[in-house]
Amino acid sequence: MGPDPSATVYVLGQIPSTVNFTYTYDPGGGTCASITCHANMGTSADRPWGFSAISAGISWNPGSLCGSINFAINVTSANAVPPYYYSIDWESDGSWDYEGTTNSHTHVYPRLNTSYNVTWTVRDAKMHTLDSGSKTTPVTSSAGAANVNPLPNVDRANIVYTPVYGNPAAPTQITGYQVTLTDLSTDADFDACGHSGPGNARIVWRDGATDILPLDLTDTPSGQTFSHTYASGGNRYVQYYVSDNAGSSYIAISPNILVAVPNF
Ligand SMILES: [Ca+2]
Ligand SMILES: [Ca+2]
Repeated sequence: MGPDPSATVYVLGQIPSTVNFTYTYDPGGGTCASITCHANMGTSADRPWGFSAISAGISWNPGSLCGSINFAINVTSANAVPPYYYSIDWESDGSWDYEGTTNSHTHVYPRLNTSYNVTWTVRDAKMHTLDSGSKTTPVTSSAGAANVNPLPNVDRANIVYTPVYGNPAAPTQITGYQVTLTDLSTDADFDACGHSGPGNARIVWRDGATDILPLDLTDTPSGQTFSHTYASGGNRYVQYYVSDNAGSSYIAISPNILVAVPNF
């Protein structure tokens, strides 16, 4: 038995009136279209009811793009009526990122090797039913290639020694030497998937001082300079290490750098 298209509607504070609409039978739930009284109520003139669930499943796998997944929602119900309308929230932050009729997507996440919960819904052309789900086993963005370690290098032929005159009472007296090293380190895969960002240089000056400083590693020598002032002359075998933007350990230059500070 379907609804009565000539029923009388009673609304509190209003005179009873006859409501007119068109009823369409559907096994998944009926639809009343062009409901006259809804026009003044700020609500849709069409109203489905009696939803029965359609079902759908999802499939996913790591994508070939950096940090990406391939994700698809697949309607499995025989009684679902296409086209289907999908909504996807890629990181379950409460904001839909995709709404439309495409079921298969490649999504690029901002971070590698990170797990995300995907929230999704699908409904069919009759607005029958939302099937929805949160993918409770998180998806993981693709891992990218294994890291290549950086190659530490310093221009040993171009170590600059600059005298320091630090005694105002004796302006010609040398009180130290500033030593400047030019970095020539490289990292062949500096811009590979997941490898963005600066590296670090760690310099043990062998007079008790150690510096850890950001280093702009690329596949060509950085040319960055690092300086240190020694308070006495003599040879130091400076230890020089470089770590890259993908979490390598500190890689040591070999042999150590001979810094020959003039005696003064
Ligand atoms: Ca979102
Ligand atoms: Ca690297």
